[in-house]
Amino acid sequence: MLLITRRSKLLRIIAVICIILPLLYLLFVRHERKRLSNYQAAEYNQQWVKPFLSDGPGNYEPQDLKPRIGPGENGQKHILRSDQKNAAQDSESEFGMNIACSDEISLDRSIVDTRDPECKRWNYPTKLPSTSVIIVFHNEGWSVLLRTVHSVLNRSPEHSLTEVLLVDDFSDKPHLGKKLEDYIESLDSRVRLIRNKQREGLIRTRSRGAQEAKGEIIVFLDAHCEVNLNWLPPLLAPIMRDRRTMTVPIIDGIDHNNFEYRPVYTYGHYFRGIFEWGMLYKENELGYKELSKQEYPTEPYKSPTHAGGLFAIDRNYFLEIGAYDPGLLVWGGENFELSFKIWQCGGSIEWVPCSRVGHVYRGFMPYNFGKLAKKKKGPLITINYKRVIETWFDDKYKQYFYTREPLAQFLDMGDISEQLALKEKLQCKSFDWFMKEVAYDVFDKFPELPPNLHWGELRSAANDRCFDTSGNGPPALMSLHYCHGLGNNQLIRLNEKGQLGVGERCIEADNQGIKLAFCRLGTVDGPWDYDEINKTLYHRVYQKCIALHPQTGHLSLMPCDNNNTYQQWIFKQIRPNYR
Ligand code: LR7
Ligand code: MN
Repeated sequence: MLLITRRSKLLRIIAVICIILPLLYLLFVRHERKRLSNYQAAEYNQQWVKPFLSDGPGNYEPQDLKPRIGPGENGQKHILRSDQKNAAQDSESEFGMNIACSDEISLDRSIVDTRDPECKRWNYPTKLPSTSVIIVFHNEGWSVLLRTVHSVLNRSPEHSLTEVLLVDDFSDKPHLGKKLEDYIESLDSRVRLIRNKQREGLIRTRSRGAQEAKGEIIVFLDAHCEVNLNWLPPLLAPIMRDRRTMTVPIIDGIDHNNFEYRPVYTYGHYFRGIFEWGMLYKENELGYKELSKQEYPTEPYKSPTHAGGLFAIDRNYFLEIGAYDPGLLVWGGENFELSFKIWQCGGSIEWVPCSRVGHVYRGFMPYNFGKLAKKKKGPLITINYKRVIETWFDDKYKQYFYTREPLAQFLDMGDISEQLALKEKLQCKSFDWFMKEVAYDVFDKFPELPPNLHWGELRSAANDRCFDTSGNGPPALMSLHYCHGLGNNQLIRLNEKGQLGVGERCIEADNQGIKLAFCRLGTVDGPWDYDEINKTLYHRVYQKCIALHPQTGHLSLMPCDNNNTYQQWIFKQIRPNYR
């Protein structure tokens, strides 16, 4: 008897295990599948109503804005007195911008409305999703950081702005310590501050911000921005329509010296983000193909890439696609990583003409890359680019990057297997698809690069010195310096089509001499022939050779003379010691 009950108990347990566990497992799998294929509508999608134009002001247009008077008001420039020059210069060198000037301007200042007047007549969904505005910062000036926060609080719909999340990337300036905490405490309960325990760089810090954010939508801003009137609803509407859309405001400029707020683009002209093959960010004016899709010129339009700093995205979507590659360090390339990932894996990027945000373009970068950079061998930004192109480019396109940036082949980019696995899991399309369907206008400006015939230092047989840009921008005369191998000032490339390049620039000739010039857009051709035997660099149009002046050291074109060592140039590949 006892045995039977015991046995039946055992059977029951086994039965329970056999039925419940697989059931639980099935439920879990279904849930997981649903979560992963969670590209279906988000909650807020039900609130979606297509934006429409009305005759009068749209539903989020601010009413009765009171004129304000004071320094920098209405986005005007503010000029300091001459006895403040030192303070201005000190802050320029500490922050890359004139904080002394900014400090005299109200945190609530008014700015110019840079929008097309048509923007004032758009109506957006009445109920907007909850939004976290995330601002990451490292050692920013007090008044620029807080003016960013104030502008967001002042110019965002109350019901939609859940929080302004400040993420401190291990700043060490006293004003960003307790003083900041106290200020935030007294400001608005929606402003929240979290801090990194070590320097992470802006890329990882943004990913952390996304993790910690409470809103359905996250909007990233640099810590020196001012949002313009009615900036938020136009960014949210396209995401409400399709949660795999990332939206980007049109960026206005704030002068780093006098804080004048002004548009970057000529009125009525719209641009979109592209790139060149060395992975520098570029823009291209909107062409007929995109314009023809618009019913109104103020409607959002598709863009292959974005500058990086300012954008809105569904938080869950951002996390589902892996946020930023955590292997990208500190600064650079993350804008492309996110752009390629979004487009190739089923999403899209839209730039929004009616959303404008001002950004202070700094005079220079005032911070270093910290300990993270010291662990890496070689230039960090190029390492980031290499990770991105090795993950997202097809082989054919990878070659263009290595042609334009030959030293990148020697860099250690770390392990990208997780990124490749993610690409597999999300069933992302090829880069070729992206280039043909989305970034089709890149080739108009930056055609496919033919291979280099030669690259490396270009040394004179006469005095053993090397071609050098001296760090100048074009137009500038090229000169010769001690050959030092390192850096890009002496890295010269000659491609199969006769173009001589240094970085993104070209070497050309006119009657003043041999010059660093802007490469002509839309062509990879050049006038140069290298004679491997006589070591001369021949200009096909002028039919002359590059010559070094024995006395002045000046570089110019001279009638060719094969026996003249002052016309002999030797290419030598540079092998950096990165490992
Ligand atoms: O280690 C760091 N940790 C940080 O938190 C370094 C920086 N930061 C913060 C910094 O305080 C700032 O708030 O990160 C933000 C961006 O740094 P910036 O302002 O020095 O960058 P940037 O404006 O020079 O550079 C652009 O490219 C970067 C590439 O990684 C980022 O994507 C920036 O956000 C981006 N800025 C813009 O896109 C604004 C428009 C400019 C253009 C075109
Ligand atoms: Mn910035």
